[in-house]
Formats: sequence, structure tokens, C-alpha cells
Amino acid sequence: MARPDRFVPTPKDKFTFGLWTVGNIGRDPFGGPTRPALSPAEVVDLLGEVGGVYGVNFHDNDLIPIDASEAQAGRIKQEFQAALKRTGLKVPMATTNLFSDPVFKDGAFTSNDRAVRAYAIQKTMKAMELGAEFGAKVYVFWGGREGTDTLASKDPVQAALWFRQAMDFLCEYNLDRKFGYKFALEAKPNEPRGNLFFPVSGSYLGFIAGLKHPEMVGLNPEFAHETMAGISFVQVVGEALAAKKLFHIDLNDQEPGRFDQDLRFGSVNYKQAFFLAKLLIDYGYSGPKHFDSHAYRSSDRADVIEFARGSMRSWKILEDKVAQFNADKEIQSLLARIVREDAALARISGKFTKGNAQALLNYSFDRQAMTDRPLPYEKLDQLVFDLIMGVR
Ligand code: GCO
Ligand code: MN
Ligand code: MN
Repeated sequence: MARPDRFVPTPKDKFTFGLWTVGNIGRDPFGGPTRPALSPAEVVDLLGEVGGVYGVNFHDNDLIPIDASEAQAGRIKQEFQAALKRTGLKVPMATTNLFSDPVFKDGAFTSNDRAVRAYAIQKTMKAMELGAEFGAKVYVFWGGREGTDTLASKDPVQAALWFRQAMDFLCEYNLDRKFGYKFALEAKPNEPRGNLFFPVSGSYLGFIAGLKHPEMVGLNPEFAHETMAGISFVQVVGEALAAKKLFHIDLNDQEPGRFDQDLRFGSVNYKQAFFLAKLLIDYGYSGPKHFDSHAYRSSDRADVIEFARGSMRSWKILEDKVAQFNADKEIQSLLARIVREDAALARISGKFTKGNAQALLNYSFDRQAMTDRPLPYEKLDQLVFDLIMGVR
């Protein structure tokens, strides 16, 4: 009997896609669509065909076009709901499109125009209602147009304060309407604007601390965005976990120094992808794993399905590799030798008391002995390479 393929996903894996991801029509700044547009219900059916997907996420206007009438909106929602029922897909996350409409040409919450800022808040309030209708519990904020093309145009201090005002308003609204959302802020260094505010996840970690409801707000870090900024995504996610702020995650891939590519997860940076999987597994991340990516422009519908299946398959394979890493005696004994503890030093340097401070001041360190301790990282790193490449 053939063994079941252990890399086939199930909804328990909590893999999600956005309507805009598998629904991407292959348009770029240099050329028009290469794939036909799908209705929201058709995207859900496509994900049903992919198999093993947990959920589908949307921007307000992925579901309901910005100019739709009440009647149109009602019909779309009904069709979408029916598709969710047929496929068993959930809607764990929702978000607002605050970047496509020309009104947001100079930003939304950070537009120089009070009317645009107020409209952005209103649009988000309505979109929160829409997400809640479909059961979403995470609400993502990606400030697509929040930024500048010329530094002459905007006061960055003022912009940060405007952004904070909008967040505080929407946190209160969330409480008032009892939506129960957790907000997840998504940073990006540039694109579509030359400079985006809050360019990296760390900017948001600092920002959150100054909010009226910091407990409600966390991060939605994206693999490609931190990679565009030349930062290790694994370290960013580690810091989010340490701060208990990993509320959601956008998985994809990216070559540094390029435009925003939104490549299939695992297609470029195998090592970052491996250590990311290890981090999320080791620390028991249980939220959705959202693929914010799209198939190559050259792909047709059948290849879009392969793209979606491949995204999940790569994660499942990496899970397997992580289990192998964690069970590998040689790797684990190396790690055990590398990480050193010292009970006496842990006591006097772990927590400040006047006594501990004095004991630490009095302690005499052997710098040479500390320097001489071996750190066989070359050996460790090669073992990781062998393991990922499947020869171990
Ligand atoms: C991008 C962003 C978006 C957001 C999405 C949800 O670079 O275009 O990653 O895809 O994730 O708007 O907030
Ligand atoms: Mn992105
Ligand atoms: Mn994203």
C-alpha cells in the first residue's frame, strides 16, 4: 500500500490565502492582465480545488467594489457565503483597501487632508463591520500609501501622530462595537510610495507602546517586506514573538534589492524559510499562516493552483526538516555545547538587587578563558546545509 503523502496540508495547518493573492490577474506596471478576473466566490472555489486550505482573507473592496450598490453588495455577499459553505473555508482575517482608490494618492490616515484622513477612518469602520460579518478575528493594517515621494511634502512627526490618532479611534470603535478584533500592523519600507512610514516591523513595535490600547495591537510581519529592507525576517519574527506581538504573519518570498516580488513561499530563501518554520514551531505559533503572494505572471489557472499547493507543501516539508533538526543528535549536542550556563552568574546578573550588583562588581572574569571557548558554527552551519539539501 502506498504511504500517504505527509506533505499534503489539512485545514488544521491553518494555511490561508487572500482573495487578492490567488485572484491576482498578473498585471504589473509594464503590462496588462495575463489571467481573467475571478469573482470572490470563484476564488473560494479555486481554493477549494487546491485542497487543505483553512481560510480566505479579504480587503473590503476585494469583496465589494468601492462603487457597488446595496443590492450588488448583498448579492456578492450571498454568493461568497455560499462558496464558503461549499468549501468549508473560514475568514480569519480582514483588512481595508486604503491604497487603490485615487482619493488615497497622498495617504489615508496620514494624508495631509483632514477630509481624506476622516474618510479613511470611516472606510475602515465599515470594513471592520464587513469582516466581522464573516467572522474575522484579526484585522490587518497595511499602510499602502502612508508615506511620501518627496520629503518636502509631509511632516513625519505629524504623520506619526495622525496615525496614532486613527489607531486609538479604531481601537475604541472595536471595543464599542464588541468586534473582538486583534489589530495586526504590517510594515513595508517602500512601494508603492518612495518612502513608507513605519518602514519595518520594529517601527511598529515602538509605535504600539504609545497607543491607548497597546494590548489590542500587534504585528503582521511579511517575509518579503523585511527582506526588501535587507533585514533577516527570522530575527524580526523572533522579536515579535519575544514581545508577544505576533498576531498574524504574511508568508511569501523575495530577492533582496528587487521590486516587491511577492514570490511563492520557499521559492528563494531556503535557509530563512527553514529557520522561520523552526521558530514558529518551536514557539508554538498557532495563528493563521497567510500566503501573501501570487503566481508568476506567466502562470495560467492550473499553474496558480500549483502555486497555492506548492506554498503549503513547502511549509509541510520544512516542518519535517525542523523535526529532523530537533531530533538530530549531532546538531543537538553541538547546540548544547554552544549555549553555556553558569548558576552563580545567573543568580548575580539575572536580576538587579543592591547585593547582586555588588557581587557582580566584585566578580573576577577570566577573559582569556571566555575567549578561548570554541564556537563551532562552521560545522553547525554545514550540518544545516546537509539537512536542508536532504543528504543528511
Ligand atoms: C503589499 C502588502 C499587501 C497587504 C495587504 C493586506 O505589499 O501589497 O503586502 O498585500 O498585506 O494589503 O493588508
Ligand atoms: Mn507585500
Ligand atoms: Mn502583506
